[in-house]
Amino acid sequence: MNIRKLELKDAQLMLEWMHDESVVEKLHTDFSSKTIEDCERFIESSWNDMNNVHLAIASDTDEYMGTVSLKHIENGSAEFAITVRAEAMGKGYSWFGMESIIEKAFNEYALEHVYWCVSRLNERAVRFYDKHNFHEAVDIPNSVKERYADVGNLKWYSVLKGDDFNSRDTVAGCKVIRIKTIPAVNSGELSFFESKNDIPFEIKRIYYISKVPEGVRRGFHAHKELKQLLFCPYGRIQLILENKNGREEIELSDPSIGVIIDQFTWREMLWLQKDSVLCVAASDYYNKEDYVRDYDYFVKCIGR
Ligand code: T46
Repeated sequence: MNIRKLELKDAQLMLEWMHDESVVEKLHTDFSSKTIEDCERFIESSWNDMNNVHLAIASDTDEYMGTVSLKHIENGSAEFAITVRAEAMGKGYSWFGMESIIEKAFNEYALEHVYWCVSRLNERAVRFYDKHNFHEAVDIPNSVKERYADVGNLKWYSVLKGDDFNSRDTVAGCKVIRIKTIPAVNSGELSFFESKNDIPFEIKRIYYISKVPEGVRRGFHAHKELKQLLFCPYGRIQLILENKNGREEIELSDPSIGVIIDQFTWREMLWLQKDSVLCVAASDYYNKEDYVRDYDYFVKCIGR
């Protein structure tokens, strides 16, 4: 997946979500009367707009999955907005789009502050922002709040340049750990963990996955008994986990971050960058009988 300039070919799928009640029911704006011409005009005007950035979130096959925006760019601040098609929900597109545009806001557009609001009745959105550790903002300027003067019951969020907005404690209830890491002056850092001392099981096997082209997905299975610590010592890999706690994703791009999967969990790994390496410390020897590769059976097992 990637974020890119909006293109005229995106208009049809943009119109699709605008008329999809399941997507728009809790949004502030009424899109019901929008036409394909409106979408095309919006896309064309996005190409030369200095105060607003609107980009497409696109799939690996370059299909439009939603729009992510930085609006009202002024005085080092911008308002974040995102809408994804129903088709894209629960597949990591929202988080990918959000994380990518916030990084762009701070690194490419040199902004200091990104804020947004959502109706408290939009439970899906509130859960999404809370789950990703964004905190409620109480210091939104009145000039910004005035834009929503006629909308009640809003929850405001904001993120400042330098905030560790990507830090998480869990992903689908699986623990995200900081692997002990010792930096050395001008010569990198060394990370380590010890069986049973730093991770909650004895390590019987280590394996790693390398030389994977960008955009390739692996995994698509759960383990019945096996416990594992997954980490990415080089590159960027999206890890998507699903279990009785729901379906969540996390980007592994920091050698000192690991995820412990010690419950019945479906996993998928998406290589966001060529040659990224996924390392795994496992609690047992390889046993093909421990794999559940049938997703329908997995879903039945977790009772969803
Ligand atoms: C997991 C994710 C994160 C072995 O013979 N020994 C081993 O220790 C492993 C891990 C695999 N294999 C064989 C089994 C297959 O013939 O290697 C082949 C590729 O394995 P698989 O298709 O399962 O690879 P991934 O990337 O889908 O999944 C792997 C692990 O298998 C799995 O336990 O949790 O990485």
